Amino acid sequence: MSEHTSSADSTDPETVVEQYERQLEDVLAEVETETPREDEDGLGLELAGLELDRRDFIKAGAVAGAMSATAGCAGGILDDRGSGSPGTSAKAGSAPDHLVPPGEHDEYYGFWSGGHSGEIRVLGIPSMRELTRIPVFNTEGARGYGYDDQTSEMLEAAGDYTWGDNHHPNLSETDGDYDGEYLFVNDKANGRIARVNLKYFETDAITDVPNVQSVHGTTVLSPDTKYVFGNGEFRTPLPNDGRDVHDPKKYTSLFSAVDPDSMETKWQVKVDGNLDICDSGKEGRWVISSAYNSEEAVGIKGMTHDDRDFVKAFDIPAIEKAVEQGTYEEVNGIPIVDGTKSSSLNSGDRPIVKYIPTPKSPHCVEVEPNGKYAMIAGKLSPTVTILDLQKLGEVSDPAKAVVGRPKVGLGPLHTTFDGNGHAYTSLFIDSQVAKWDIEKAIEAEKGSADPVLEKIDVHYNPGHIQALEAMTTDPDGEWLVSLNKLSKDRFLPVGPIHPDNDQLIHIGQGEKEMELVADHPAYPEPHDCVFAHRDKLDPATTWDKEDYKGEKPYISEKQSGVERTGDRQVHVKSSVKRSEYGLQEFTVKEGDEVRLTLTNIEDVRDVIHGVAIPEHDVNLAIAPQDTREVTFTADEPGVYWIYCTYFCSALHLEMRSRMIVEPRD
Ligand code: K7E
Ligand code: CUA
Repeated sequence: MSEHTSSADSTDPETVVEQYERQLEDVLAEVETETPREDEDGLGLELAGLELDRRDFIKAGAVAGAMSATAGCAGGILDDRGSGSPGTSAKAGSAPDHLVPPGEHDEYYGFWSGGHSGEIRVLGIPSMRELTRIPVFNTEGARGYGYDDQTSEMLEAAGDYTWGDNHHPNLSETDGDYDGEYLFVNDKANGRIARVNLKYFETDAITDVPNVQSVHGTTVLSPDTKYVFGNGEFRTPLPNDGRDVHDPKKYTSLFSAVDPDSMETKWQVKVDGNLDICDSGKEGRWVISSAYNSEEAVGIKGMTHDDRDFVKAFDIPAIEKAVEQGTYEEVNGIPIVDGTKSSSLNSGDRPIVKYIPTPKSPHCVEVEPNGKYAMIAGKLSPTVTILDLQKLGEVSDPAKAVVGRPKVGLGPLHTTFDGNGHAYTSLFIDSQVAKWDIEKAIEAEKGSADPVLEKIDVHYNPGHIQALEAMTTDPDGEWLVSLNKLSKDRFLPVGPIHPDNDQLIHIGQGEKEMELVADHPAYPEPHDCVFAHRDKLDPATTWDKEDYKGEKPYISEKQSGVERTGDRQVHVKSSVKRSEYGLQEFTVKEGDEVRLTLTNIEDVRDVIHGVAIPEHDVNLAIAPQDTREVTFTADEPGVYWIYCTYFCSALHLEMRSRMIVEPRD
């Protein structure tokens, strides 16, 4: 590369990097020399030194984009900014061993959202070994998910989409702690929320939330999971049935409350601007949502025109009261409460939604373990806004509940906690994680970088970061994972679609320097994850047939047989065990609708049997004591060999059955 120093060669990577670095330095220089200003209307909104006008913003946007393409080379020019001890971290070697020896178990479960792969991935922490994947919005051959009647009907009823985009996994809580029962996750692509049963590690419900196009932020109401909330991100006409299509001012964003048991949408709240991410306070009153586009524009320039946006604080009991009193309009059967700024429900002394001014286009909200403060990452502002939730309930001017605004670095996106007074914020543009002191940030002047204790480089461009049990009232510290969007040069090249890079960082109890201990390639594209101590879960090792009693039969060896249920319908029932199907053959007629019901009658753990029928798209995976059913049409006469897909015994290969389809003549 050294011979390519000519600046005329604009495609030379190093030259491109140099250009971007110069551009970024220009922007930073402007940022550093700007003086904070008071907001015109006296709301006390200072922009913490970052006051980019529209022209600068576009430029900054260009640089941010450029930096995301070159961030691996960015470290050097950024080191002279920010905290006293930024840059490449920590003395190596002080972290405990993260490698779990053969035969031993990890201490924590990690549940990763799979992004637009639609699945949840389960990893052990700290080893980062992948334990399993749970298909949610996608179909998955390995688990027969989306192939048996039950799961395919569930996917069909939830809109019949073939994929989803899940970002935010949330564990159900009792008394503010994970109870190990359920995981809830959003679908940003199709406006859905799914529930995963953690006894069986299976998706057991998906709800297509009415009136919204995209569910982005998702949280359960702490401390007892009274609701699962979803932020409708995209603004659309209400209802979106062809009215108001050319009148974006009439589009609206909805905040939805879903009952975790019935998975029905109970009510929705209409607000101004686009909702983004949300988190619950710990006492069941507040849910805080980041939001952007208070301009209510439809293009990027318009969306980022104004200097500020408004975070929304939903007062859940106040909203419930409005619903009880019937103060709503009903759209598609759902009560919709008006939480827009000008709503009469927001004019009294107990507004249902408070609008808190922040620097424009913030990205995320995380409530710290004590439930006292919500942290709102600035994204375009190098700051985190600290909202005091107690004060929020007391002050009439919500801006007065902003009690701190530390300057943490460029592109702050997500914050996590160690439970010992420290917050950790990912810096997308700087490709770093900044650790800062929460109380110091409240004492310090807004816009001060003093509360920042330390920074560590990550590779590259982190989105969410997550520490152990950080969403509970009692986080465990020790490990933090940085979910980096780009891996660039960190792994063997695998073609142009690169893996993400999840990095394991040791944080101890916050008393130590952060230390990077492992890189972990991740298939596109996790956004967030959540960690629970293994003692909080109690997964089944085989099915308990009582759990599906009344919904599905249990077919013993004796009950195996073929029953004609109609002129063109047959019900085929078969037990399954090592290494034979209860029916070694069965005969149907061409054109018959075949309902196939199979039970794995073994009760030994880890003996799973599969059922594949060639040329019929039949693929079931049946765990011990489970029953699965599939209905299909036998439309071509012939012989079809049914085989077992799971390697179950030495005679697995011989485990066969035969479907004979006789010509109907
Ligand atoms: Cu930041 Cu959808 Cu939580 Cu992606 S979101 S990073
Ligand atoms: Cu049963 Cu292989």
